[in-house]
Amino acid sequence: MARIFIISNRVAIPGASDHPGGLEVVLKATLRTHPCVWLGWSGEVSEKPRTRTVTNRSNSYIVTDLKPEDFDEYYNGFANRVLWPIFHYRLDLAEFSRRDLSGYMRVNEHFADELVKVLEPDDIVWVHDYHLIPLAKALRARGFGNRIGFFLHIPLPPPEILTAMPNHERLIPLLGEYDLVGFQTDGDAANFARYLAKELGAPSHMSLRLGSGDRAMRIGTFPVGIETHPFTRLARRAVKTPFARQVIESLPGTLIIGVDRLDYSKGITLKLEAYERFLAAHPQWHGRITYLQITPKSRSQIKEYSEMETAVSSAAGRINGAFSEASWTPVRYVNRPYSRTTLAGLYAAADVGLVTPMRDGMNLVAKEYVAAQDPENPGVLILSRFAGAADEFRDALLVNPYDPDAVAAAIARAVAMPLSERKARHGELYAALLRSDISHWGDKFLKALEPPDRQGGLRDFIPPAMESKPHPAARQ
Ligand code: GDG
Repeated sequence: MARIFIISNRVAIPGASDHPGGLEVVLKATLRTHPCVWLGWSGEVSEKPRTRTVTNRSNSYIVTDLKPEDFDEYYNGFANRVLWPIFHYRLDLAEFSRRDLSGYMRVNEHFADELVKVLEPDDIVWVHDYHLIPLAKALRARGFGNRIGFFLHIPLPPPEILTAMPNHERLIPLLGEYDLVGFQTDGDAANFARYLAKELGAPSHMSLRLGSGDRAMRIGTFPVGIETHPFTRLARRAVKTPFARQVIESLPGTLIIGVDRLDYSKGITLKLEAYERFLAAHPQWHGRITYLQITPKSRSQIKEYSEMETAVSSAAGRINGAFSEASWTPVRYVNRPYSRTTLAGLYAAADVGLVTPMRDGMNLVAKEYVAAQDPENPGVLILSRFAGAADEFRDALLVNPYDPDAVAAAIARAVAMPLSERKARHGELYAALLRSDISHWGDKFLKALEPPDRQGGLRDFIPPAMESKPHPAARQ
């Protein structure tokens, strides 16, 4: 029987320490309903890399180590210093080096070598995220002919930004080697179609399939969700645990919660500035409100991240310095991870979820916050219009995170919102959550990845430019 292979940079092996991050959360949920083999980096760096397999229930995990230069060039280098900032619209933070690009290509070749040792011809391969764009090409070069899908968890910027990436013409067209390329939002998918149109001369019509020879590539939108009902049940239980109770009792009055990996895309310092402006404009709330910001560290070896750590803690210190009383601390900034259960309990206890990334593929925290609310007395979600989740969550208080005064005004509106409006908004948000529940997500993607004759209704379109050289504009 055909097996499903999931490939991503990191693999969350059951029982190993938890790495908070949206991709792991999504893939762990997907594996609960789809038995898979999950292959990726072990998280170990070694001069003598090893590859090993762990089996757990109906899933297998194959993890491989990285050499120190691969870790520097592929992970810390090209993936985190070029693709991550540029895909989040931050050309100003990108640091390109040709050596890093070759390290990135080399690790993709290594993953392909490990994969072909175990792949059977009728297996299906589903590749995740920006670390592994060239993987389909590397697998095709090794003779693998079956279906390969790709899903991008982060945004894809418009071609006007993407084409500023040195060597984009070597990298982005490699997505054409996949049978299906999936995005979080229609906007991301449209950006990709526009890139193909501008750079490769393909028609910018997303409902058509693009491809060459006997293969064709499709583009689709598959917004990720969460395990809605299980998370709601977890939150009900979690809010009663002794630890959650102790935290909640130590935070009197109205509670605002923010949960973000320490990453510049999450807009944490701007969010603190917005809260500061709210406090300055609304002295009646002094002593009656707390903003709890939970921010586990991530990627601390990269300069921008360690600088941001300093910027966030000094913003929190500045606000506490300016507004605190002996009996009141307006910001509680916590720089470490909590268990999923504790997080669920804290979401449930919070009156406002403040989720204001400057750019985000989807943002699961927004979805978890909504799932955790008591429908009879729900809190209010304030959400950046630049999170993918904003497409589905039209009933959140949508804000522009670059405008701290507007975010401050949304905080004032949220804390004063009448129960009837909170319930009406929450009802719509919860219905949206169920529509994109993660239990359907894997099925939808894998169905779309099936060969065209089993999907029906799709017209083939074979643009000649997919096989030919890049469009002349690409070389200017
Ligand atoms: C990428 C994309 C896309 C956070 N702190 C703790 C903790 N978390 C969990 C949250 C949530 C996850 O991590 C974060 O997910 P997000 O979606 O918010 O963000 P990214 O990590 O940037 O995820 C994103 C996602 O992939 C999925 O496609 O939505 O746009 O950037 O589940 O709860 N978990 C625990 N302790 C913490 O302290 N246990």
